[in-house]
Amino acid sequence: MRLSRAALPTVPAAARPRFQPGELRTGIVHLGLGAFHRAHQALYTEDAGDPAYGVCGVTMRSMAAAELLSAQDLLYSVLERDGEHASIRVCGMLTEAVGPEAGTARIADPGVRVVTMTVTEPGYRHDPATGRLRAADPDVAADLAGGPPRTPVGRLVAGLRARRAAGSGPLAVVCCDNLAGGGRLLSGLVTEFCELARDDELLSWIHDGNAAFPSAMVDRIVPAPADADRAAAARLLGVADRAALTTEPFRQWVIEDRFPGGRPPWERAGAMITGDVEPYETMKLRLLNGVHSVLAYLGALAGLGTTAEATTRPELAEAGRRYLEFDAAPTLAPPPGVDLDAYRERLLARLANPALRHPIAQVAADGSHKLPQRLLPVIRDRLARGAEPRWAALGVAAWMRYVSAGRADDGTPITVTDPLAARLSMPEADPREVADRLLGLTEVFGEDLGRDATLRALVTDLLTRLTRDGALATARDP
Ligand code: CS2
Repeated sequence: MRLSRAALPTVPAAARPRFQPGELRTGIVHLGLGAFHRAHQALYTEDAGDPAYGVCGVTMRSMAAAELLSAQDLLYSVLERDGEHASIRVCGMLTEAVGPEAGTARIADPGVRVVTMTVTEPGYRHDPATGRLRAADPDVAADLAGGPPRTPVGRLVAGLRARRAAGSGPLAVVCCDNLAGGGRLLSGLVTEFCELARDDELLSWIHDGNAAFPSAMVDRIVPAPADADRAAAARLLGVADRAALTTEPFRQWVIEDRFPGGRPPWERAGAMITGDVEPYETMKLRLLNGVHSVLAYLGALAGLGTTAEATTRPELAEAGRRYLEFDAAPTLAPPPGVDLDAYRERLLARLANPALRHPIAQVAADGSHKLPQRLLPVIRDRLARGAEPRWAALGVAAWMRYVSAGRADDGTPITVTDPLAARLSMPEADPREVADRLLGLTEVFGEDLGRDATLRALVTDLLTRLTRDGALATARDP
């Protein structure tokens, strides 16, 4: 039997959704119906317990997730695992799962008060070094020219236009991707879009307080689901769930309190609502995401498959710890009440969780957009203080090796997923040339870092050793 409303009575009582069918109204439109949203914001919203905030999930690329979920009455399970601990629940917060066109139209609904977004870092089509909209991107240009929207920002703007036209009142749009100052970034992109499209009416509507763009720090490790996750869910639920997800017990959400149309009482579910998200965001991006990237590139070169495998290799774990302790932590002003040493230890334990099969390739993807959020601000801060960011530079050099060589240290081919992949690939180039060419990518390294002699020397030296000695030997003694 497959998971569905009709099958729920056979599911263990403690695992059933919090709401009865028909109890929910749609109050949130979520753009980007991936695993992360379903294992994070959707559960917080269910736990917040307000039936006015059912979620309309919108797929942005393919209809696969919407079809999969629709075939089981929009129900899916989330299994939390850590070592021996396993607890499963079925989430019933989705009220619809639709494609981009229907989803955009939904934003005009007066019952909708919040739009949330997880469309991946490159999805915003911005220049990662400056945060500006890439107006020359063919999809952005087509959206600006008024064609059927193709990009997430183009679709969001179409939804906001429809909302304004319908007079449906104010709302908040929350960027839930791993982007520093995500609210500011998204608001800037929407503003730029409207300016380029000469949509003064929408601009004034936004500036009159009808759309707010709060920032948020989101945290939960949610690996792309695999067969083993679906099999584990079926064992615990007693029914098959093709949309099953596995995640860790940990979750965190810190949200800036700017919701002109109202919001779910997420604090009831443990979210922190605050006036200033930035210290949390910076901490999480530089520590968790930063060390994730360092481990992913070194681990991939060493031929490892999951981040847990990388975290349990002593030389890689040590490199990660040193990155956290010597490079990232000194650049942070910890949020009130947070002990960075305790945060670091907990983080390393989370990454080593043997029950999560988090593919390294997932973390390693889109590095040209991730490094500018994670490692490069750390490097900038350390250099400005006259310090040598050796461990962060090791992460950057490992990224360079990963994207340029297209193979692991043992020769196994690596498929690089990145919007710049074609420009990053240079399997024949020697380490100095690779470092020079990649540091010259101003959209990644900015005007400053590409010209920094200390960084150039450090990265060139590390890349030379990664190429000659491999990732494990270099991590041991960078
Ligand atoms: C990861 C994140 O894929 C990645 O790049 O670093 O998705 C990470 O798992 C989450 O941000 C954890 O909150």
